[in-house]
Amino acid sequence: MSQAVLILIKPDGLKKSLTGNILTRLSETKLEIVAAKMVRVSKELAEEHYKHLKDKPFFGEIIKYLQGELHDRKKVMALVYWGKDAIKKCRELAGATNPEEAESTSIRGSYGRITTTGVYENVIHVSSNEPEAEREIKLWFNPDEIIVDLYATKDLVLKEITNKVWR
Ligand code: IDP
Ligand code: MG
Repeated sequence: MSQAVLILIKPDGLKKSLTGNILTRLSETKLEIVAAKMVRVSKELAEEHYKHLKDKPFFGEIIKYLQGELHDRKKVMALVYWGKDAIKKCRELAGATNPEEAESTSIRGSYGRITTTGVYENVIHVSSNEPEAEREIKLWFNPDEIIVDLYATKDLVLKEITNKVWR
């Protein structure tokens, strides 16, 4: 069954110039990229993204990590991949959460590490199941940034909203 999955190339992946390698690995899946952008991650976005982990002792550190504060790279690359068994295929390629336990040929096994403060720096995020993927994709993308219709939308007419446009 076709499904969508959110992928984030985290700040360590960008700092280590791994974007090309990671996208090449993900292309093995033959899935389609249906959205992609660079994002400057606010504290609010990071906390919402990881809200299921807010009681964990490492919560504060992973919020700083996703915001790029540990790598002096205040950005992540966000992508949506679409196709058959997208979540399973991408999570398999990513490998286990703990990069030391991840299979050595997986993305996290190849490029991840554990810092001295105990953060699992594992270079990419992959949604873990379909409800999480939907929640995360709606958090990171607006409907018009995705080239296929993934989820139901509605029209919202906004008045007196200031938008930045090219001049
Ligand atoms: P996932 O990214 O494999 O889905 P989650 O449990 O959702 O794993 O955790 C989110 C992120 O938090 C991980 O990717 C990793 O960077 C970090 N993390 C998870 N568990 C630990 C831990 O036990 N110690 C340190 N960092 C962790
Ligand atoms: Mg997760």
